[in-house]
Amino acid sequence: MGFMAGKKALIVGVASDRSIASGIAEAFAREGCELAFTYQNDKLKSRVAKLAERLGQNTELLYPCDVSSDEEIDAVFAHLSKEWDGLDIIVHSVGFAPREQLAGGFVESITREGYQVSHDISAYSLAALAKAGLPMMEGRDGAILTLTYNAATQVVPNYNVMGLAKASLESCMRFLAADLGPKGIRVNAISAGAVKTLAAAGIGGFRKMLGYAENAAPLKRTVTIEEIGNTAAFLCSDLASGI
Ligand code: NAD
Ligand code: 0WE
Repeated sequence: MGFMAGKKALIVGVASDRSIASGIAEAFAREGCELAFTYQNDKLKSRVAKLAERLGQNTELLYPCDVSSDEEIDAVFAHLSKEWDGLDIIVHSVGFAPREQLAGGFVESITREGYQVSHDISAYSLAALAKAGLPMMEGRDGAILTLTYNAATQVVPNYNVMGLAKASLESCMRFLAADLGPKGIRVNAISAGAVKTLAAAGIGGFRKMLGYAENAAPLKRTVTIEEIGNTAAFLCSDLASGI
């Protein structure tokens, strides 16, 4: 029996088989966790459906959710509460800034709109999901997990406004943890090193950055989505009940 047997998780942020959320879903399923998924838009629905099928999950539990829409977020939990009597885990693996924000100097690239969009999609969405999901999660010793990046606290060239959004996300994690801890819900973030996913594709100089990360890391390599998945499974399971 897996160490997540009997748990139910909602996974937000699968866009491809290389998504960090896919590695997390894979580890959760292996450990006996039941999964529901959201997808950002119709273009991505079939990919998420394929993953759910491959992992032996109920392919009915797939819901559209652009996290910039409160209506879509509310609809996810309205539908899910008809299928499940409760929810143990929410995985938030979402980040976005308009592409032009992620190139060039910070001052040169920053705009009010770029700031607003990146913070809305990458940081506020964690609070929004926690708020909307709370009624289903209460009374079950649950866990909420998000994905962050080191540029929240140290300057990384070209990451620009996403660094500010990750700093906000990390603070959001701490405020959620303080607020929901007394209700038995733990809130954590994994600060993953650079991984080649869709969100990294096409970012100028990303290959060079992977090389830099490999060289700087104690293991002399970057991590895989499978390794991030295993860390996530631990953090969202009762094995991490004190974290
Ligand atoms: P990815 O492109 O596979 O995943 C990003 C996800 O965000 C996609 O599923 C996309 O659909 C979703 N998304 C974007 N805008 C959305 C919106 N408006 N509504 C709903 N969903 C939306 O890339 P990934 O690397 O797996 O990224 C997942 C998380 O991991 C992000 O928070 C990212 O910042 C973080 N992260 C990535 C790396 C890396 O090097 N790849 C490193 C550390 C942290
Ligand atoms: O969080 C990320 C990627 C976030 C991301 C990626 C994109 C690409 C497509 C956010 N928004 C967008 N918008 C798009 O239009 N990472 C941690 C990976 C990443 O992205 C970088 C990095 C690293 C590492 C961008 C610049 C510098 C380093």
